[in-house]
Amino acid sequence: TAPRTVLLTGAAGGLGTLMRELLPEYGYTLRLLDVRPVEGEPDAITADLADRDALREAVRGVDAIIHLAGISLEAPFEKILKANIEGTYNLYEAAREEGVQRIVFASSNHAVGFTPRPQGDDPLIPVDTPRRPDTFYGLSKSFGEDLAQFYWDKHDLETVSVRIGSCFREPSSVRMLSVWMSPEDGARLFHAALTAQGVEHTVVYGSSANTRLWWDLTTARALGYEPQDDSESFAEKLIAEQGELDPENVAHAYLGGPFVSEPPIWPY
Ligand code: NAI
Ligand code: 15L
Repeated sequence: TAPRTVLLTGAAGGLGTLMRELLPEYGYTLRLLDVRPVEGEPDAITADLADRDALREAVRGVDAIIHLAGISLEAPFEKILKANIEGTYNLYEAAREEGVQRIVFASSNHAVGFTPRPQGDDPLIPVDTPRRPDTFYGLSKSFGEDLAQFYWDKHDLETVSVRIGSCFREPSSVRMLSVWMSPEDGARLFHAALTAQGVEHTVVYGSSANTRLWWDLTTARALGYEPQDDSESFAEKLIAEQGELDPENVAHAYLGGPFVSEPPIWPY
């Protein structure tokens, strides 16, 4: 049966806020969790991913989990270790103990961020390209994908790892024309990831059907995902403001964009 009650971790964040708006249309009842209070949601669970008892209670009785909580940009290793590596482990353990069947894990393009971006007629990047994290942050997403595979192989806990590109209302850089996922397509993809049969551990890229796409959406489409949006309508304006990507600029040369630079260049 299709999942109805879904725990959304990271519900106070940017993507969590978008998904709180969009996922109920698909018929889900969301249980919300974040370390920060979720504005306008007095029933949300305020808990840290370090709190194993709280996680155990939070996952009890849900049909699935969408795991967005964590540090979403580069940070000192100790912080990434706590929130993203130990935190994701704690959540998987809680899910295993409570018999939750499926997790949708917010991985990131930064797990493969040091992959050169396709240029000209180069083929799209497949999901089985070797992982090449571009940051401690990307390294934590790479760990999360391995953790997901391990929990499938050992404990029959299914995961769809979504290597999200850039999911914001609008793309804000020329790079994002290639990796942008509209929030509506994000909800479509999460819905597909929650409902597809027999996913075991599936890795997909998360983006819209962008004209300038860099990666292969075959495994996402195999879940039943049919992206409806394309960043191209933003191209003229962004290119007029920022110019085309420059192959000589290191922050333009890899999938991970500015995350590959040391230190990462903000903002982008
Ligand atoms: P965000 O930083 O806006 O939200 C993350 C949320 O997680 C925050 O509300 C924060 O309070 C919460 N959080 C952090 N540490 C926590 C902890 N220890 N315990 C409980 N909650 C904690 O990030 P955003 O953009 O909403 O991203 C959500 C997820 O998707 C993240 O895992 C991020 O890495 C991933 N992602 C997002 C992309 C995007 O374009 N928005 C792209 C690729 C991946
Ligand atoms: C990510 O993983 C970040 O969480 C998000 O804030 C964006 O920076 C995105 O990648 C991106 O690559 O644009």
